[in-house]
Amino acid sequence: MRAPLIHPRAPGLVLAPKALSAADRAALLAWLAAAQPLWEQRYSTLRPPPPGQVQRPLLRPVIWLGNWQFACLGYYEPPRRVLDAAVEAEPFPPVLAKIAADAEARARRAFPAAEIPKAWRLNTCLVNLYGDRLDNGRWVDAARVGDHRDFEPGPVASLSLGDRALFQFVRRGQRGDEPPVRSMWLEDSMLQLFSGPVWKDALLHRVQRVEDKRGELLGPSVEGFRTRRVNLTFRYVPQEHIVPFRRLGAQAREDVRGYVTTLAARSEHWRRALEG
Ligand SMILES: O=C(O)CCC(=O)C(=O)O
Repeated sequence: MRAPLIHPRAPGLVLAPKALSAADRAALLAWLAAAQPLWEQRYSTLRPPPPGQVQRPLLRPVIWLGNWQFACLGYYEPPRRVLDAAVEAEPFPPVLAKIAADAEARARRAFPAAEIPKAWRLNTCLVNLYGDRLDNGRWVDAARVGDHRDFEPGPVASLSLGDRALFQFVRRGQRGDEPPVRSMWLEDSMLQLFSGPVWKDALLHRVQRVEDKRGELLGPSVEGFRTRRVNLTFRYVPQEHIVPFRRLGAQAREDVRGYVTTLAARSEHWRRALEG
């Protein structure tokens, strides 16, 4: 039986072009230039590659604030995975706290209160760097993300910087020849908010490609990678599910100790987490 049709203008999706002032954009880029991303591996001892798969790096370097969801521990996915998934991370710098507060206010205006959990705050930020990676002396375009959904409860806010991205909502298990439910170009300084049973829960989303037109190199320098787009998604993880590094299960702690050691080399928060 076919799934019911979803109207491409169903409520629950808001696009705000030019949501970032020039001053906030400059402050955000300055913070980003000095931030420390990790280029994580997908699997770990705790979560080894499934049959037929091998260990591999993610397509892109990332930074998490509020809590770090290490790919190799499995991303936060209530109710199935809430333990040992969201590791207490650095707080938002002032410019991100301001952007998150603005996004929260927009979400509360745009979406029904019933879709917003009681203690909902945008307390988590995933910064994705999109661009090209150096592969055997050749630059290879790695600027895309496959179909997935964000499991954190409540609305999600997503801010784009740099070259524009072709972003699509698709049905779960959609056939290759079926058109996406909705396609849109996410432009520099655009804020996208989505919420509720259609856009957040029923549909998956993906980034099909990122243009290469602006010639603006963004973000911190990462060996073997050049960034032409940055996306920041703000999400909510209930405080009781955010675990300090020292309280992670023993194997999970060992699996991410190397990452935390790398972060600790330049971060007071992570240095204390490691020593604690
Ligand atoms: O880059 C984007 O616009 C989307 C990022 C995304 O899907 C995610 O962080 O879950």
